[in-house]
Amino acid sequence: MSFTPALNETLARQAIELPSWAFGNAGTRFKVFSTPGTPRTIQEKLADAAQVNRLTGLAPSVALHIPWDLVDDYGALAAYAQDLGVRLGTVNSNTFQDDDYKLGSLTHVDPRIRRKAIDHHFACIDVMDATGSRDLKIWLPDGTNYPGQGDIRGRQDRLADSLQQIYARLGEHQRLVLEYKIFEPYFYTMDVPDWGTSYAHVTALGERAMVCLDTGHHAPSTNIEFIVAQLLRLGRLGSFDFNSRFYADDDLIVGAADPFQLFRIIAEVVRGGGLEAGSPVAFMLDQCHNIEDKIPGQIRSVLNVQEMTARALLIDQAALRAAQDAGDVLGANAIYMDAFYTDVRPALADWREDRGLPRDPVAAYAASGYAERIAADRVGGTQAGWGA
Ligand code: LRH
Ligand code: MN
Ligand code: MN
Repeated sequence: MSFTPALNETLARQAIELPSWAFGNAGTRFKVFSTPGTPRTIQEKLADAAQVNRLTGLAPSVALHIPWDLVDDYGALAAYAQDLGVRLGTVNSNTFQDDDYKLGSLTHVDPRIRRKAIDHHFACIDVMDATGSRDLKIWLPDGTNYPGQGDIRGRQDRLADSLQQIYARLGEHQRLVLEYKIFEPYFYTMDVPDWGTSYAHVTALGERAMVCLDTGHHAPSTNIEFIVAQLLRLGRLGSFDFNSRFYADDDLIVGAADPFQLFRIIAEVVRGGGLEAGSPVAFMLDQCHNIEDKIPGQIRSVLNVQEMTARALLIDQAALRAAQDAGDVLGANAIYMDAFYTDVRPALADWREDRGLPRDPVAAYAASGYAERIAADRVGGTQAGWGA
């Protein structure tokens, strides 16, 4: 099979942002394994991310996490990234590794701590101003562990006020994306546990506030594609954090656990116009590679997103609509499944070859000698982030 020119064009537009932290050592609360060649600095993380982009043509930007990726001069860092052929993207705040935030950050009852958390977001906006980043992504660890521990309602009110202050500080081309998560690090309530809570807050803020959907942040068996359809319908799907999970927030390689779910999600993105030119939907990865090598892990992930995108674009929309309208239950399902079962890998290899990219980016990486080079060069030092 081969792709139509329109499909080729949509694929050419696809950009998937990589998280700087995917290149650092990660693990579970039991053990963080280290990999030879792990980046010691944000500059080295950017160099690794640039390899993924060079071999796939899919990953032109890198998300930062503050303070993991702290530097003195973000303008210089942006120029450094540009020299490597990538750009600095979303800026992620971090209020989950500071003792002050044990009982909350943007929701805290103590005005001093809440001020400190708001000021941290102001500092993130300063970074965005220097890097030219569009999006401030807020994922809050805030929540409670025991019934009665905190006033659920009061926490929402303080959160709304904090978000208002942060939103007011954004430039006119900048956006706030609010990520939700059902549980963890707290186990009774989270202050932004679901898309409805995120939606309620972002709509109160204004047009440039959107929801971020992390595919690992729902209860098992949640119909995520339904949420995608609804948020697109409401015009508030700002971004994805893609990863896959078998149990909780596993942060595994995208499409590894359930490729069909990834297909269904992207099919709704296509249906809702999320892949059209000028779409507000940003595709990002949010992953941790605990045991596998990080660079090939990221390559595999972006390729999996691309593969499911190509399959979703193969759905015969006109035939599907006709079958749906005619009440042809099995016929409609068969049209949908035909696209899912189509093996697009050879056509994607051709697509890459046409663009001067390797037909098999994973094999090209293995043959490039890059892994051996960084293992020899990057000795000593400590890394920031999960493994720190
Ligand atoms: C929280 C989360 C959020 C963080 C990232 C490191 O679980 O998904 O996006 O910023 O992990
Ligand atoms: Mn996330
Ligand atoms: Mn997560």
